[in-house]
Amino acid sequence: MKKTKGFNPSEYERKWQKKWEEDKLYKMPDLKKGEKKFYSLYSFPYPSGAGIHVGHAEGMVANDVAARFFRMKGRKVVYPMGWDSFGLPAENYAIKTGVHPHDNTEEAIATFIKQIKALGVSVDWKTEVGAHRPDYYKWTQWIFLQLYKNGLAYKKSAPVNWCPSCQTALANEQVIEGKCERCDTDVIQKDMDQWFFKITEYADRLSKDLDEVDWPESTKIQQRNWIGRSEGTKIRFEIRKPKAETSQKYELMVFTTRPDTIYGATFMVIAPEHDLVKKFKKSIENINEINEYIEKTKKKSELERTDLNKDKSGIEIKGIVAINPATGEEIPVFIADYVLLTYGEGAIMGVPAHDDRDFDFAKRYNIKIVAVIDPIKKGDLSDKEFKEIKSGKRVYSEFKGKCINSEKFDGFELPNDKKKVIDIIKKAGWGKEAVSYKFRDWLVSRQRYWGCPIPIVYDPDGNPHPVDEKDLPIELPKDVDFKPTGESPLVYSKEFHRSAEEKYGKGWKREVDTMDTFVDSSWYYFRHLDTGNDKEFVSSGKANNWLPTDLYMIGAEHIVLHLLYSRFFTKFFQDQGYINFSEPFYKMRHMGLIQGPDGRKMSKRWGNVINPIDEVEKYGADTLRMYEMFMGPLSEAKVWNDKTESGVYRFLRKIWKLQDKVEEKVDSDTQYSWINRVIKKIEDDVERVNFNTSIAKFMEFSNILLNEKSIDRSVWENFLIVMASFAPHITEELWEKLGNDYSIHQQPWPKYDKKALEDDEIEIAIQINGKLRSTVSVKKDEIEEVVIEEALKDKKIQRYLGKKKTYRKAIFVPNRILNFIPE
Ligand code: ANZ
Repeated sequence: MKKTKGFNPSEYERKWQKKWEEDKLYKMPDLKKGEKKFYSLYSFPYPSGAGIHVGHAEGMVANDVAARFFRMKGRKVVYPMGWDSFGLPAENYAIKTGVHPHDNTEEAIATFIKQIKALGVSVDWKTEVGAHRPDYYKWTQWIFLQLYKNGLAYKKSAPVNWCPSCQTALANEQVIEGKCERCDTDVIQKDMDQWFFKITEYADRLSKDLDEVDWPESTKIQQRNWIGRSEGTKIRFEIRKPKAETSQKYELMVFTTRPDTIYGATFMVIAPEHDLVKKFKKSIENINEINEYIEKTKKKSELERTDLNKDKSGIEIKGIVAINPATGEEIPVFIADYVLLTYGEGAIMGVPAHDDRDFDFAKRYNIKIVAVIDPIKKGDLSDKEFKEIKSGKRVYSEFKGKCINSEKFDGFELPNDKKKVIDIIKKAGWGKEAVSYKFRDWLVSRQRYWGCPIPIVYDPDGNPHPVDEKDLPIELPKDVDFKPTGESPLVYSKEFHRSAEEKYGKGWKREVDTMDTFVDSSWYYFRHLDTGNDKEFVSSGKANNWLPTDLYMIGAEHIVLHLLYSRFFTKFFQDQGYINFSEPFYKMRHMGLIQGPDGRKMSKRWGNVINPIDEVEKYGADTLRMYEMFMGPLSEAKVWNDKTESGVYRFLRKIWKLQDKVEEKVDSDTQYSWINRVIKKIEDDVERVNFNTSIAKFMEFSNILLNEKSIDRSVWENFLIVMASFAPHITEELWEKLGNDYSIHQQPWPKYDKKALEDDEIEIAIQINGKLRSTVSVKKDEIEEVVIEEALKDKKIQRYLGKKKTYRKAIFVPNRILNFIPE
């Protein structure tokens, strides 16, 4: 056994990184069906010119800890890496500097690779893919063609969100509070011919299958809200000219989630784009005024239109009326921009007594208000409020109470009698149940250069045709200008058009829009598994054996879009018979934002940016890795703290020196019971992706060892092994100094001795509102997060907290009590 000398990580870190790479220690193994595997995936980084940031390091190291742990556990592991390398920043940089996006992208990737390697992560670089490389985007184009052939890619003229500054259309998701996600300019609406993917066809499955995956609950909720599944009823209203004896029949459909209020529907509103106006052009007396309003609406963004706080403007359509099917009464029809064409039926029945927006609208336009739901119980209401509701002077929007003034529904109690309401509506022929979704089809065309060309050609009459699969990839030409003109830069490429005319004949043109980069990033996790395959985007065998991913680390900002699109593609591939699973990412966790030492978001403006590579140079990669894992729970926002970081460095130096106390055989109950506890703790932590508490445990144990006269060799070896996933370099170096065979990273995970842990389990009382309702048994000193997780699994507790398992607050007394305060 060699004695350690001075602690100097730079002496051995690079050395080991090189050796591991040469020895292909992290090569993606062959995987047979049914073998235990672990697919560790870090979300497709955009290779920015600035190099990696501390957030990249956080996620990549978390993926690495899990990958290394499961390798030792005997699973077959793959940890790939690739680049989301098409996109606006490289193009904007090209506009500024004239450097071709291809060149600055490859340069940025080279830097990324060098920096990621310096973190000592166990990536297999053979899996590397880059969205901008033809051998990758060939398959992006191929996927487009498959969607096209199956009627899931289509072109239509549509009002799109247009950023006047980036000069491009934006997906709804890229518009944040009415502004462009990238440059903060106000987004306007503009009609354009655009390509769409019909993701709405998968709405139901995208919504339901969320039950199958292990994701943070808040992410699932956001995803569900985005899809916006809403169960309701479609109701038919007849439109007539007022007081007409006979009429031409026209039925106006509405979507409502409150069919129980139909007797209180005293007006109707259609979206400005609704075709009713065209149908009744001749009967409408104030058509000019209506047309003016329609024009004005075009200038407004959806957000402005649906802002709850703004005045609800609208105009009555004079010359026509609607018939409420329940009351038989004639009611006025309005046009108003708060109703959107794209949701439900693009028209609503207005029930002012029970809907806030309708109430405001009715007040403004002097419309009759009829209360049809009696709250019955006063609850939190004052006497005055209670009276006002009953007389229709105050809105009551809760779905709770008794139906009144409602003939066929009178006396029904809500929500219990909901079904009776719908049965009557169906029987009477007024309408039927329906489901609506908030989200729309995915707009994928971009008027940009640095993206994947859309594999479509147009004949001289302008009709689109898919290109032949054997002609893929349609390469992105190099002869273009990057000036934003509002038209796609590819319009100006001579080579692009010449190649189309040569192939198809005079007058044929290529599609000049490129694809949204979200298309590139929706399928990369397939390609990692089979980068050399030039026959298929991935072999079915590889995809079925390796996927879904077992740990996906991704920033919380990608929750909605990227995940939704990837899930859509996966379901499509399943339907096409390429794969046999329907969800791409089984377990997913987010890395929380790391803020600068001053508590602000890291930014050049504040001069508080920590560059992870500087830290590696200062302290070594192991310190950076361990520090970032130690900062706090992965998913939470954390403030960078230099003192804690240097504390982690000192901890590693202590470990380095401790090895000198190792002796062949030391009989110590303390060491024995401790190492077993540590092994079990790390196992539990890695399963739950709770790395910060693992490191706390290592530190505790090192303090115990510091007080021991000598350390037992086998205890010490196990300690190094369990720490190896977190600090792969120092553990490898010490392992070698012990005289052991290379490599520590190929050692099996040690088994812990259950007997040594027996006094470690304790019972914790679980209370609801301070009353004892159950107990759970957990490890001594278990953290709050884990105790909550265990308690929520308890059937009795679930009964008290309801299906959603929500609560307002949890009060935790370590080793004793967890008290939930329900909502
Ligand atoms: C009558 C009613 C009475 C409504 C009442 C609510 C309360 P969610 O839950 O989001 O699905 N609505 C329907 N289509 C609309 C559109 N195109 N633009 C704007 N609003 C629309 O909301 C469904 C409710 O949103 C529907 O139920 C409808 O108003 C409105 F006491 O119908 B309700």
